[in-house]
Amino acid sequence: MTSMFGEPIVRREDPRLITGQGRYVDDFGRDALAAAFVRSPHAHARITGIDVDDALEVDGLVAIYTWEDLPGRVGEPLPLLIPHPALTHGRTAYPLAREVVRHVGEPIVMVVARDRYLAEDAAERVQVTYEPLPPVVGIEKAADGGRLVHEDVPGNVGARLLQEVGDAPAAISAAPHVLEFRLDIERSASMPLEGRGVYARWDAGDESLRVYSSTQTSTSVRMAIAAKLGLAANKVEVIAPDVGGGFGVKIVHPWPEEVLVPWAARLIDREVKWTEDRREHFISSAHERGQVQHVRVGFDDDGRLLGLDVTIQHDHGAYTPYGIIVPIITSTQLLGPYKPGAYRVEFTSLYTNTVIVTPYRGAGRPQAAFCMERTMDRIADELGLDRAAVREVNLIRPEEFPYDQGLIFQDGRPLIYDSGDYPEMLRRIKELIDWDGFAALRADAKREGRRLGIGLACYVEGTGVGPYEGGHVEVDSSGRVHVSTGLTSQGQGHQTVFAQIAASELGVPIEDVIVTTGDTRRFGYAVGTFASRAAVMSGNAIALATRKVREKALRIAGEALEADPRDLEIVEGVVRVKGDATASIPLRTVAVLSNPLRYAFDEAAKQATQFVVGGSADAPPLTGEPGLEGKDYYSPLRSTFASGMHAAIVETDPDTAEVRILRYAVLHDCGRLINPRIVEGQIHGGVAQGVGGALYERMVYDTEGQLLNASFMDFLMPYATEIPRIETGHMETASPLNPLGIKGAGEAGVIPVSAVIAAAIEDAEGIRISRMPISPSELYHLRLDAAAG
Ligand code: MCN
Repeated sequence: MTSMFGEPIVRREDPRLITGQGRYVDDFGRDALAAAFVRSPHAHARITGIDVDDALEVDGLVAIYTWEDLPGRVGEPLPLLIPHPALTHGRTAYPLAREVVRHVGEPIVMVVARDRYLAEDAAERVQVTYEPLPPVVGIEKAADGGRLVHEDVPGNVGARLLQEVGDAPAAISAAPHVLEFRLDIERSASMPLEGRGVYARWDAGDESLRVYSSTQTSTSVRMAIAAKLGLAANKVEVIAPDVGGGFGVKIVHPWPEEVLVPWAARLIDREVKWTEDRREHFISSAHERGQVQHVRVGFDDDGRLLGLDVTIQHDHGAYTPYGIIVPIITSTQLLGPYKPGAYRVEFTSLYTNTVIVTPYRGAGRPQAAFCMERTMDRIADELGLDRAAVREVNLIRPEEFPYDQGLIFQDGRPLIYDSGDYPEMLRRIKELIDWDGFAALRADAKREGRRLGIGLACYVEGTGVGPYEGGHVEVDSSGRVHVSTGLTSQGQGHQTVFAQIAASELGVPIEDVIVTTGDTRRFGYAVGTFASRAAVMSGNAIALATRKVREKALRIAGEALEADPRDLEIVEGVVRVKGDATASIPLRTVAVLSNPLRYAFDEAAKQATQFVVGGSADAPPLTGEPGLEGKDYYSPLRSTFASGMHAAIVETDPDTAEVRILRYAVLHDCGRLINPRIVEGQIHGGVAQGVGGALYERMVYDTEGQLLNASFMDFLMPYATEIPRIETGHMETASPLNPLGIKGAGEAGVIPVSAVIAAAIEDAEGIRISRMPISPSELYHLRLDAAAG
């Protein structure tokens, strides 16, 4: 049997999902009561009164709650996850607003009714009176500090963090060439097709709670609910069933609704469910990306970096439930595959009266790549050098690994790249896009009156962040292999890849492997799915657990076959003596033998079911543990660093300023590939989101803090028609840090896209692109500005 590891097999979950057999939170609790929320229509206001009398008249209303009704910990502000010493003024929201609202969409009143219609009707009848306060909208308004989002946060500054390697200002002053410029990246959001949702069922007899949540972190949601509601953790079960995308927004835990729905379910002893609608998702979940970056760079005649000084202003929205992880990632991952000479980076994280900002696929790295790669292009432009050549001279060489960038990473540990081959990657991406042949292509197009441009961008991405993840593997008496891990799945194909790992490690057909994720009943200790960590973390944990099972299977089979376990192998689910086809025993029989209390039918032996009570001749005393199962955890020393380079050719319309992507090429290195097809799918999805961020998607706030495009009619997500065919090449530089040699892949596709497309547009138009996204009307106006000189 060939190993399943590395095979491009099709995703096993898809037949179920594409034939409507998936089960999402809203598919559970059909008869549950429905919750709806009254949310703030103001970006910033003091609540002067809440009158629920009219709402109480609605037939079918069951309960209505304001902050005043929330007892003890339930009413306390939500937790601040990942605190950091630089976050001197971290602030989180109350689950229902108390006195002040700080963004449109903040929940104020929770209504529970017989169904969603009635709940919405009752919510509409709640009269909240407000005293509007001046809103702070946009980074510049926040930075001027004239208006405050939180009265006790001077200058709206939540955090300020400086990291330095060498003396960048001095290196820049001494450099033969210096450039200085500003870059703007607008706010966007991840927009999973399934919004958030939570359904809770209280069992009064057992005093336990079962919660279904569309979450990326079921075990953490469980801990949070247990703590808030004063329950023992083992009295709370949290299940993430099928989740229709997360992309980061479902990491935050607990969301207010994740506390309030279970709390209400227990209080009124009825099942309660809340399903987010799209407008709620726009105004009450999370956004990301918004940053302003000021760059000063010094370099030599070859374009070699001598000093880089970057100042970042990060828009954090109204609260910081997820700490300052996003700007930390931007500032520490900005250097990509390059050696910067001296480096100074400082970010300021600012509060605004807008929706909170938490990681969205790429998590600060698209901004980082935009900064670094625009810088590379500017240097090339300034010196009249080839853009790829400027990158080449700055790359870290393969012999320099492990390479310490001298910075402290998001996990508080030194940022050390473990492995990679960036020069080879640059060579191959140039080949893939035919970088050197582009001039001729452009010239041909020009003769037809067409404008083409080419762009290139690189990135390095820390993946597989700790602290741990676990795996449990059990072979049952039918020979099926049950694999479980505590982290959740939102569409990454974990049912397939984890089965590939277990099948390869154990030597069984993949059809025999069943994978469970995100169910605290099956696996209670886990961190969650984010930061491209599942493959590295759970993948390795499952491999380690499977190795334990394999070892045990060989031991038991060795006893049964009277052979040395070292002489045995497992092939297609059968343990056999190497080189002796006659001496074998199926794994399912080994599973039966692993339990002295046997109750099974052994197909192979055509042996009748036997039930041994009190021991018998063929039931030896138990040595070790019964059952053919194993559990293990994987905890990394530090993150492993994936890398990639993208290149694109675009065409800009001379009349309409529309941008068309003619070719898009990706070269990607995530260490050993478990499943190349799945990795390519992940890259395609990431590139699609990147194209959205480069050309279409932005959150448009007016000066009053109203989100003007809070619907899919106005927020332009690309369709398949806007996404080019993506040509993908792989490199497999194994990570030396983990047993399987893998690095993460889930976010990579999105990271350099804005930088690549900006570069290609700039190349086509000869006009500086310093802002993302760029719409046809913006490009048109840039043309007018350029023409006016
Ligand atoms: N993989 C592989 N070989 C490798 C590395 C990864 O075959 N060397 C496979 C993995 O086994 C997994 C997939 O690629 O099936 C992604 O793996 P990984 O990089 O570990 O990422 P995670 O599984 O931890 O997923 C999280 C990541 C993130 S952070 C976001 S955001 C994101 C993403 O995945 N959200 C997604 N991809 C998504 N895809 C879908 N469909 N929906 C989301 O919400």
